[in-house]
Amino acid sequence: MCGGNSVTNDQIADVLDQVADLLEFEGANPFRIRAYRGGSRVVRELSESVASLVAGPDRKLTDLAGIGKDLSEKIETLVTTEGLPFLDELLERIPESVLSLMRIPGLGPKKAAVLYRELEITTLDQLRAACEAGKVRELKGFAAKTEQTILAGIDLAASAGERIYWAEAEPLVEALLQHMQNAKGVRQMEIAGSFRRGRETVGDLDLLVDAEDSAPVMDRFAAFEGIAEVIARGETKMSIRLESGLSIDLRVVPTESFGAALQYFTGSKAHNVHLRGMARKQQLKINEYGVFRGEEQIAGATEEEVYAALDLPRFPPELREDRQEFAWAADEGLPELVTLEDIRGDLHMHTTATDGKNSLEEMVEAARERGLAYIAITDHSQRVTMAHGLDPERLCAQWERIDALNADTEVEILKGIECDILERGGLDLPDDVLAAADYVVCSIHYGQNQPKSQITERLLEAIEHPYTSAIAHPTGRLIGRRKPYEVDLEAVIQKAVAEKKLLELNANPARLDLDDIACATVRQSGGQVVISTDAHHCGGLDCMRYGVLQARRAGLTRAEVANTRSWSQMKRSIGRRNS
Ligand code: DGT
Ligand code: CA
Ligand code: CA
Ligand code: ZN
Repeated sequence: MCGGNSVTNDQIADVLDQVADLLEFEGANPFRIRAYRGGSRVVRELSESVASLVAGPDRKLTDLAGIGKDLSEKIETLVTTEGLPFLDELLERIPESVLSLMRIPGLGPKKAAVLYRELEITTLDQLRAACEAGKVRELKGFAAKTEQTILAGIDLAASAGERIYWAEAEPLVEALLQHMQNAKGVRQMEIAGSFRRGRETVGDLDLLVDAEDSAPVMDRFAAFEGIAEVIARGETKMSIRLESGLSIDLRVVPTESFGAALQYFTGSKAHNVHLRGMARKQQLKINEYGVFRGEEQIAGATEEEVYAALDLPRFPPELREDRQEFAWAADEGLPELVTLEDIRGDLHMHTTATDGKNSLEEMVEAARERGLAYIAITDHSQRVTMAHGLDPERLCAQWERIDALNADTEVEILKGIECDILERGGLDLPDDVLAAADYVVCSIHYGQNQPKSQITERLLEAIEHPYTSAIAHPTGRLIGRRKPYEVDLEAVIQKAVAEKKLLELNANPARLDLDDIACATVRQSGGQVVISTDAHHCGGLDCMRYGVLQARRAGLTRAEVANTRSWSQMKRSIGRRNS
């Protein structure tokens, strides 16, 4: 296995992005800048590890589309030396504080360079002062309006967070659609953008309305609850910002362009760029108004007809990231994505025995209400002292109650445990106890700062353990709050496939762990995930749909999601030794 502390794809991509920003700040050749940005994207979305690709004998980096000679040399240096002298040189020439300027929306490296050269601005505070003094508008390429944009950008940057979880956006979207329903002359309406694609976080919302007259639609939009300001209002476009900091873009479009606009504003940008390229090859033009042959519009009213005009299927929005969808369409066809209705059981949840808020009986009833055929009760094990984790005695007492409950309930209740993987390695409960469980999900809560090799080893060992069924939240990340621990995920996935153990797709919106890219790797490796809610109260069981959404983004079908099967089928597919 390719162990060691090798550089991850994300780390490589971050370095390439940084180089691109710095080159742009220095006014380098635009082609060179674009090459770095393109390369970063390729690396970030690759499902295999670039480090092991470099280390292996069979293939070269330049085999990857979008990686040229210069870039491949830089990446090799990065992988083999874990540093990049070229980046260090750039950083030496550019003051640290300037980097934060570049990240302000509406600024970017090029404008940051002008501010730095002309006004010697290096901090956000200096920038705010210069804007307020009206000095910025006097610079070439800046206007009074740019000053306003920058000031708003500084505020926004300060209000932090920035992206919100998909699950946080969901109720807002419902309220917005409800509110807009009553606007005069609305014929159709959709939320496009990252929300429609089901991304784990959402930067802003993009609302599309089909209406004859835009004015009443915009007036209604301006009356949405919680608006802090109207950022801009034009003929057909309008943007607002909510008090929470989130902004919403509105477009009003005619019926004959609604499908084209929906396609365009759903994105992703990368998917659209690819699509435009394909259109060009067929002598067609595609934009947010329609598909055109010369002057003639040949499609635009629906998404189906837009894609059909290019001889393509209507891609489910979750797949529109320019990853594999076009290859699938050209080749074996799109996968039939898993749906919420396919899910039959939930195999990770807590009760008041540890840190859950509802009793065993209440969780069972909640599962019954949601139509689940089986659930596993997986409270924490003893090591998790903060959650009052179960020792063998308390666990056995819980299992006796489960046996009694199982006698007269529709939902099959499995005797499970979320067993901690100890800091020194090994599981938190003795083998004879684990042997008596129906389902054992192992997880790391302690020692998350250990070196990569140690964490990986702990996980591999846990996967090999004969009584393990699954690994919970395999990377430990909390979106926007805690980075994943250092782990050789590829090795973990390969081991899980070899041992026929499940890897969890934890459906909690703050976790969604494994992420979409890792889930796609599981699929390609011939493995299975189990989508679980990790519910800590009855309502937590409703998180299943967020996990399903993430699985769909990974292109997973029923076949790769273990809990789409009955428990007896599922049990047989897991390589767990039965007692
Ligand atoms: P977000 O808001 O950061 O979570 O992500 P999106 O994907 O919603 O991005 P957003 O709101 O900037 O734009 C919505 C969609 O509009 C985007 O997914 C694709 C399309 N779009 C926006 N700008 C461009 C562009 O410059 N070129 C192309 N081809 N499409 C664009
Ligand atoms: Ca958006
Ligand atoms: Ca937007
Ligand atoms: Zn848990």
